[in-house]
Amino acid sequence: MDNARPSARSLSSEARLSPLRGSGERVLVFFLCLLFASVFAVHAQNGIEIRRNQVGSSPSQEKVVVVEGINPQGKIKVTTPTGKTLKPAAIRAAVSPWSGKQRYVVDLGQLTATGRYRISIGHQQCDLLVTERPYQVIAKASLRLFYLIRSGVAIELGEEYNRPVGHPDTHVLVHPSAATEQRPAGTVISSPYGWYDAGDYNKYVVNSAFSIGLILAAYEQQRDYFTALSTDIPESGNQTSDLLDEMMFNLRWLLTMQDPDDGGVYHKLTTPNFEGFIMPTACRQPRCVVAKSVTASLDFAAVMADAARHLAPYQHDYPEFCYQATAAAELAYQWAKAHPDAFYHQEQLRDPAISTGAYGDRNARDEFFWAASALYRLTRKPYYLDEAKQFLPSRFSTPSWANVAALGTFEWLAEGKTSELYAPQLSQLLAYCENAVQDVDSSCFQSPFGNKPRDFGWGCLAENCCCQAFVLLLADKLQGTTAYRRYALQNVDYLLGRNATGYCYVTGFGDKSPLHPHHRISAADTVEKPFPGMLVGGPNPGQQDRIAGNLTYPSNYPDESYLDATESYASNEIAINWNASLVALLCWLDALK
Ligand code: 9MR
Repeated sequence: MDNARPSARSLSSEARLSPLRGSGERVLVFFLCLLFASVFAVHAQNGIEIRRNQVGSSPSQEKVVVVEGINPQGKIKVTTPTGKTLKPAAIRAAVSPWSGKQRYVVDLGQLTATGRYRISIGHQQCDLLVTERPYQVIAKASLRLFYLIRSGVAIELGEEYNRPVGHPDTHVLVHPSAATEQRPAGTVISSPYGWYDAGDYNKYVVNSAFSIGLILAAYEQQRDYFTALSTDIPESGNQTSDLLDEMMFNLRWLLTMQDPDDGGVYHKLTTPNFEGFIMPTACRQPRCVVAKSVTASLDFAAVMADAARHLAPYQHDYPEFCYQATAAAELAYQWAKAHPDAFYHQEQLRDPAISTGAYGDRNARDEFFWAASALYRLTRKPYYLDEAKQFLPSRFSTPSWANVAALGTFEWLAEGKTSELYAPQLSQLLAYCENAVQDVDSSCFQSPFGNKPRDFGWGCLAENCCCQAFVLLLADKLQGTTAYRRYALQNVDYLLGRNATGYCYVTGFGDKSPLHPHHRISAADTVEKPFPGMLVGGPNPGQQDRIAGNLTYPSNYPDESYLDATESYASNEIAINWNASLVALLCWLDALK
């Protein structure tokens, strides 16, 4: 992707080729410099930023922009698609708690007619699109991304992103940490397909299962929408929905990650070290499965149980799967019960040592809760209900790969009012929602997300911003209300540009979106643009990549600590769990129409 950056090298060589000789040229350059200086001065003096959702809003959605660098009172103008000029409905000031920047939250009023509105303050202007289904295209792209990152198959429907088969994973070694009598170290197993996890090429059970689990939770709430959604994938012609087909592509791989002899599930399939920024076909490191873990086994059990339930009507396309997945899920749960302390300790692995993503987690209560809940729903065995009750969460928190309790909560909420866990789980969820929207009216960007330092961190745009919005939509649906939708949409506005950096954080959308995500294929292929529809991790004041990558972040403020550079894995990587939350949120919104 280097060629997408303004190249300092080419500028300096041009300068060398055109030395200034005559005095006429000098005069010309002098005037040119003056011109540039004056243009630059207007810009610097201006310093005005209008931050807004760069993708679009629906007619009923509130229309808010945030202005920085000037008090827009009396200066901001809205021109409607038919050329009328309007004044905003209200303006309030807000100061960033971190940078002290003065901002103005401008309520543009009810712009319900569709079309392109022009917002201007002096010479500074931007457009706001109002359209009936603003998230239709981006929602589909967020799901289609999973096709583009399939491993072990040629990508043939990706247009400019087509590529030959990489990582067939038919020759995968059993690492000493995973060795058993039946499968000693060095045993070769086949473990093909599945999605690449993120910017890297490894396949991790915890994160894979979580991603599918979250998407299936959304599927269960918006089944008709997802059933009709076509993403133009090789399976589009079969009788199963494209969403379930895409999940199956990863589920088939997941099945191979279970040790058939004891039911335990390998934590991940990985190379010893991360590969360089090369295409899949150029990768040469050996691939291996490592230690079985309690968290991987439980996440596997949960997602297999869910998948067995949802795929039951589609056995024609996937014969045997439901039966296989049910047996695999129960076996994995038994293994976890017998090995409750089998946490993944990457630092203990030798021959070879492993340095790739750990997905380490030293608490499996939430995984037990999700798995037991999912298995109860599939099998109706009272044992799993008792198990779920033993691992009830004490409060609701948004779902993440490390804390999957919310996925258990979603199971009971989908199960319905007749289940005894429905009411207590709903009240936890509602308490969370009430709290989440508390600060919106004094916030800098008129959104529930982004007002506390802990909102920001590795993967925050997914785990905190998208998942929070998803939960708000769910709360509405369960209660038959629409009150929380407004807040969910505010997080979408934040994600798509109304924020402290002015980035629309989904690749390929908006007028300022990441061009250099930490994503190996996007960086190594010959296409200048990154894959479309990828959500980046986002502002992360932890800056864990700063020293190793020798990076200079533009800011240390929590909400501005973001760097659109390939090297920035802590703020600019992409990942399946993050895109899963984008799918869950945007598809839901598109389903509401
Ligand atoms: O999403 C993960 C984040 O919560 C952790 O803080 C981080 C460091 O352990 O790892 C993230 O997951 C990465 C994984 O380990 C390897 N593939 C890329 C993932 C996204 O950065």
